Amino acid sequence: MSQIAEKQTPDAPGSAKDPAARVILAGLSQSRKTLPCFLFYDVHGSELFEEITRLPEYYPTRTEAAIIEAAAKDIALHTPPGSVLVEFGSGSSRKTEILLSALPSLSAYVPIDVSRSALDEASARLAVRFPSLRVFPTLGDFAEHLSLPQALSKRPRLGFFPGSTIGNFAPADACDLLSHMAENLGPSGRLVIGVDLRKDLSILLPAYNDADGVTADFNLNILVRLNREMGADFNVDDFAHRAVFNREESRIEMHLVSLKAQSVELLGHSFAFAEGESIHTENSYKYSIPQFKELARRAGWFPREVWTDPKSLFSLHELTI
Ligand code: AVJ
Repeated sequence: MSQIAEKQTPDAPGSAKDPAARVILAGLSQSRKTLPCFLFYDVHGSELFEEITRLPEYYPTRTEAAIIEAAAKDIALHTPPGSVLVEFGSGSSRKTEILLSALPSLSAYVPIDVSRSALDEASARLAVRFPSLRVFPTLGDFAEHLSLPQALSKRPRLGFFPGSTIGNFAPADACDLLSHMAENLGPSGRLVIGVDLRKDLSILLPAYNDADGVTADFNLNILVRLNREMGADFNVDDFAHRAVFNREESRIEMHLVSLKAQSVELLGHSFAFAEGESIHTENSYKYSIPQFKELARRAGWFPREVWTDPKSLFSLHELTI
């Protein structure tokens, strides 16, 4: 197993000089308070997210896994031997294993993630299951660090961006991100990307409001993290998880709602909350298949294939340059 290439230290937002700290302070200073959703993924948060992916209400993970399973052969047919697989926001790399078993002739796998623990665990597991695969775990924010190790720079690249993580970005930012990926994956680059679809609220809302409250814990864990890593004094019991669908924007929004008027200290700043005021912690945009293809085209990609499940809950797109 190879060493983790460290491009930044997202596991420890500690001081006011830290870029993460600046983003946090700026977000809490807005009239509509926000926190960046990359904060979810500390060690505990990454575990909670894994738990979410196994919830009966959370359809995306298992639906996408089944789609990848069915599409893997086709994807492999389009992939030249010696290609490098680059995964943006690799997390546990579970879904990647499905692709990896269909792609025996890869020269390397480059997982990029903000969670060191997730990268460590995934690399250790992959080393056992795919002993001849070269793995280059890369710690960092995939939106900023899209460059490859020098030794791999001449190989054809296949980007893999599953999980509908693209849904965390507003369409204009998603477009920018997709064009950056196009640049970084090079002239023969391809991208396989998972995109959650618009659907009935009776399915969508429970996926973000599960009965066991795992998503609530996942959301509230941001405050626990800020208390521990930045010396904030959030009283976590005075905030509640809320997830709603914003129809105009076609997105699920997650919020942390202040249950009373209160103020919170963080890095020498004081933030006042009215009762019912919220911190907007995440957006999860939902697309139709034509809408997403249009976005991809605007970013300079050509939609080549799209796969979905029998209930049209989720889509997997293959894009070429
Ligand atoms: C990993 C961003 C795709 O939006 O569904 C799950 C994160 N948030 N439950 C999503 C998430 C609440 C997830 N993404």
